[in-house]
Order: sequence, then structure tokens, then C-alpha cells
Amino acid sequence: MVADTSRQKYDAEQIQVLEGLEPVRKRPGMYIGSTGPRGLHHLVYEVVDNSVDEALAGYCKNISITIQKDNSIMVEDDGRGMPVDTHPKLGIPAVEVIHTVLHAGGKFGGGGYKVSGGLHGVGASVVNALSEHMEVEIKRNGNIYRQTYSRGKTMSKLEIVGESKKTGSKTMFRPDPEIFDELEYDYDTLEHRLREMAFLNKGVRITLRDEREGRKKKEEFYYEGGIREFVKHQNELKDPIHNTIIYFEGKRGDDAEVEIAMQYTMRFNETVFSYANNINTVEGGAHLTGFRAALTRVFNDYARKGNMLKEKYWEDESLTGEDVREGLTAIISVKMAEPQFEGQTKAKLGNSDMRGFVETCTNTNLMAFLEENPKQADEILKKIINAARGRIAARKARDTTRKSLMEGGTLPGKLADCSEKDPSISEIFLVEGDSAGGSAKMGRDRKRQAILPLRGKILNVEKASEDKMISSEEIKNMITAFGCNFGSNFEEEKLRYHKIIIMTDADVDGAHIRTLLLTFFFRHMTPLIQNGYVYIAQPPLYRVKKGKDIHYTYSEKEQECLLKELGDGKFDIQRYKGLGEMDAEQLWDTTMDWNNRTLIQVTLDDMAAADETFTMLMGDKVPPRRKFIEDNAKYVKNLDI
Ligand code: 0RA
Repeated sequence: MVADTSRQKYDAEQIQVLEGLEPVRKRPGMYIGSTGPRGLHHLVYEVVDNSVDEALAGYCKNISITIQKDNSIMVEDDGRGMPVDTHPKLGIPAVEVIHTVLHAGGKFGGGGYKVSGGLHGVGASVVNALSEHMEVEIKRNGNIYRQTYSRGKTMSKLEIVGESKKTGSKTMFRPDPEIFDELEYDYDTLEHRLREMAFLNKGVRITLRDEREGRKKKEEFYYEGGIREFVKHQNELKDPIHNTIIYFEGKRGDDAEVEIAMQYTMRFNETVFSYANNINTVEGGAHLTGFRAALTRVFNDYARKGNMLKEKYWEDESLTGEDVREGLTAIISVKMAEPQFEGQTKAKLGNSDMRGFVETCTNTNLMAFLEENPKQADEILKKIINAARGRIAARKARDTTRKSLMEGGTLPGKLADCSEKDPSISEIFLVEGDSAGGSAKMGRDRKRQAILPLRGKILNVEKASEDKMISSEEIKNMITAFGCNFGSNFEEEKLRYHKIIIMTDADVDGAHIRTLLLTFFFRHMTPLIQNGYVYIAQPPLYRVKKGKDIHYTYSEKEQECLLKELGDGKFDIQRYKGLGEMDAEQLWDTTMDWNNRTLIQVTLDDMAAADETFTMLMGDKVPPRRKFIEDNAKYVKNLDI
């Protein structure tokens, strides 16, 4: 049986449709960001987003995602089933339009607004364009319908293949090896995003299954409390200072809604994540601005009303934004019609009306919470006023430090700067130890490479207040050398090097120093990591000399291969324990020379996950850290202790 279409019209429209998706195959990056792992995973989110929309419209409760044996993906939901009736203009079934016409998805909104998929938001047709095989199965009208596609084309007409009393949509796709560099799905990446989706859309049950050989697994994400449970999850290791997670929501007509959950902890850093239509707005935007403005205002009003700011200096001081955000964990989630995403990475919400909307909602509800929960309010205010006192008391010292850091123009004595002034072609190596620092200074390209030696373990900023942080010599040196200030004063345009390269020994201490550095960057210079300025150098593990030939290898595997390749002979093999064992020339040849070296770029896909990991690794709770190390130990092949 074949669903109705008029043959002639079908052919004509099909040609138009084919042309429609060709650009997606020509420039996949424009539609899904990249053809690397990110783009590959993005395909899953595009399909899941459609099911989440169906859930938010109130018609679907369960969504399941399966990584199948061959790395193809199946997404199934129990919604109404995609529409199968003939599209009035195109004369083909609506489901076919959804899969073969670019940006067709939104036009089928069955009431309400389409919430998901803002960042690329390109829908099922793009997934089709970039898959070698795609298949949908729809339960609807008592029937089971099926249609197949490939590389943007329709492969079979919509057919009825069975009967069912249920409703729902099932989509299967196998990404196209002609398009993607790698076809292997990463369970943890999908797990993180799907868990986040479940937090952001309370009551939606999302199940993830892995059916690949040797890694069968199933997890269910279902959060009745939604973002309340997100905050609870995020604060598990952070010592909250009050019990109740503050939660409120607001609606504006039927075109916008906001939900906020927040809780204060003993920590010093702020963990506020904002979302618009389930997209993590890493660059913030109107909703975040509104929230922040309300926060500062409410706490100042509450504190003054309660006579909490009594000391003399409060006469001309107020609680600042930084004070009221210290130790705060919060999720701000807005859902709205026609979100506008702006900014460098299209991750900033532009709709300016959301500022007032979120601000008003926060003003009213947060004040109400404080008034109704005086005990918890007191705990929070104590923390905030303490933060303010610390800030005011330390301001003088900090101003002096900042001045000398930022305006004095005197670079640290230990820095061997490069002569190049254009940051985009300048790089700085952060080198473990003075001796390796010395070799690096001698071996470098003086024009474009600066060297900053770091002595020993740098401060663990996860456990230190800002004042303590900027009194640390090594941290001060980095701030001055980079030139871009830190925290809320961070200025990317002032960054003096566009490559910041961490060069530490290939042992446990080296790994520790690297983690300490990354913690500092992540907490106080986040855009450095977000925008890809931070790299990790890869010094060699072995030097193999055979006659006059010298080879360097960077992993045990490479070393094995090399020895096999070289065959017999009596070699001179040196295993490097640390950078200090290399002389200037060796360090240049193996690790610093653009032509030979390998750098690993540090990237940040998921702020929430990164926050969790840093909190756990660098904080003071031992059991979860031990568990993490045990869980990950299997990935460590050569642990040099
Ligand atoms: C628009 C209208 C209708 C269903 C859907 C969209 C729909 C789309 C997807 C994509 C994945 N799962 C889905 N479930 C439903 C039908 C409207 C009606 O029944 O009147």
C-alpha cells in the first residue's frame, strides 16, 4: 500500500527537494558546526529535539535513544506520530517534507511554539542529508507507516507496513562516512547532553542504550523536579549553606516562560548556567542580565530593610553583583518563541525583552522566598555580607596588585617574552621547573615564543578566595604575562598570546600541575578555554638513536612500532623522565618546533560537566575523587609514578 500522491506532481516537487538539500552536503559545517565528533553527535540532538518538542507540547512522555551495533542511532518516542497526510502545496506526505526540505520542521508546529534546537536548529532534513541511510516508522491512525531516505533523497515512498493501536515516531539513521571524519559515538557525550535535556524538561523520561559489542549499557534520565534536581546534582559535593533549593517560574502570555532554581554553597566561585530553549547560552544574554540585576537588587533591599548593613562603611557601600553571586549555583532556563542567538559562538540570547521579564519574575519570587524563609535567608545573607566584607577589606591591596598587574606594564622578571607584538602569531609556554624553563628559553624562537617557567605546584584556586589567589606569585605572573586580566574583568582583546601552551613533565606531578593550571583558567579565565587558546604540549617519551639517525616517539605504542620498523641492531634508547633531561635543541626539535610538534587543544563542550569534574577533582571530598580515579584508571596505560 502506498500513501496518496499524484505521480506527476511528486516528481516535480522531488527535484526541487533534491536541490534543496545539496548545500547541506556541500557545506555540512554551516548546518551542524563541524564534521568532527561534535557534528556527529549533533545529528542525534537534532532528532531528539523533535521528540522533546512533542513532549513539551504535552503529547509524549518517553523518548529512547539507542546506539546500535554499527554506530547507527535509533530515536523513538511515544508522541502523536509525525504527520503523514499530504502536504497541500508540495503534494507529498508531510513526513517526507520534514525529511527532505530544509527548515521544514517549524512549519508543522501542532500548537504552541517549537522550543528545541536553537543553535543550529536545522531538523531532520539535515540529518537525512548527512546520513547514508535514514528510516522513519510512524504509528498513527491505527497504522504503522515506513519511509526510507539516503543522503537527502527519498528512497521509498511512504508505505503502510502494519497495524498498531499506539502512536509514536521512530527514527533510525546511519551517518555518512563520506561526510564524517569519525563515525564512532561516544556514550559519555550523549549521556551528558541527554541528562541535561531531562533536567531541563521535567517529567520527560529519556532512556539511553548502548548496544555495541562489549559495552552494553542502559541508563534512564527522569527528573520530576527538573532544574531543581539539576542544582542538587551540581551541588552534591559543594556544601550547600541552606536546605531548600529556591525555585520559581513565570509565564508571559503564551510566548515565553522562565524557570529558575538556585542554592548557595560554601564555595567562592559562581556556577550559574543559563539556557534558552534548552540551549546552553554560554555567553549569557538578556535572561542572565535580568536575573543578575534582580539578584543584586533583592539582596540589597532585603539587607537594608533588615538593618543588616549597619556598620559605618555601609553608608556608601552596597552589595555588589560579585558579592551576591559568590558560592551561588543557579540554573536559569527560558523557553520562548523565536529566540535570537548572537555572539561569537551564537550562544548569547539576544531578545532584549527577556531581560525585564526575567528580572521582574526574580524580584518578586526571590523576595517572597527570603521573607517566607527567614532562617535560610539569614544563612544566605551571612555568606553574602561576608563576601562583601572580604571584598571591601581586600580592595586596597587588590587595587595595588591590579594596578601593578595591569597598568604598570612591568612584565614578570621570570618571563622571557617574544619580540612579536601581534598576539595572533605569538605563543607562551608555561614550563614546569626552572631547569626546563632554561632549556626552553635557549631553544625557542625568540620572535614568536615566550617562556614563563613555573616553580612547583601552583595554588589550587578551587579552594582559595580571590585575595589569596592574586597574592600567589605564579598566578600573578601568568595574569601579568597574559595581559587580559581575570574574572569579570577579563578582556579577550588584551590577550597577548593566542596560544597558551602548557608544557609539563609526562609524569604524575606534571599531570597535577597541568590540572591546577586548567582549574585556574577554567574558574578565572573561562573564555581562554572556551575560545580555544589553551594547548597542551606533547614532549616525547623516548629518544632512539641508531647510528646517525635520531628518532623520537611520543607513546609506548609508537615506540613499539618504531623498534619493529628499525629491526635488529644495537640501539641507544633514552626514556625521558622529564623535560629537564632534554637540552635546548632537543626540546625545540621535539616539542616546540611548529614543523614537528603535536599540540593538544583544550576544548570545553559542556560547562556543567566541566564544573562537576573540577569541583570533584580539586575540592575536598575524597570518596568521589577516589571513585573517579578508579573509574578512569582503566584508560590510563602508562602511569609513571
Ligand atoms: C507536528 C504535528 C504532529 C506531530 C508532530 C509534529 C510530531 C513530530 C515529531 C518528530 C519526532 N517525533 C514527533 N512527534 C510528533 C501531529 C499533529 C496532530 O496529530 O494533529
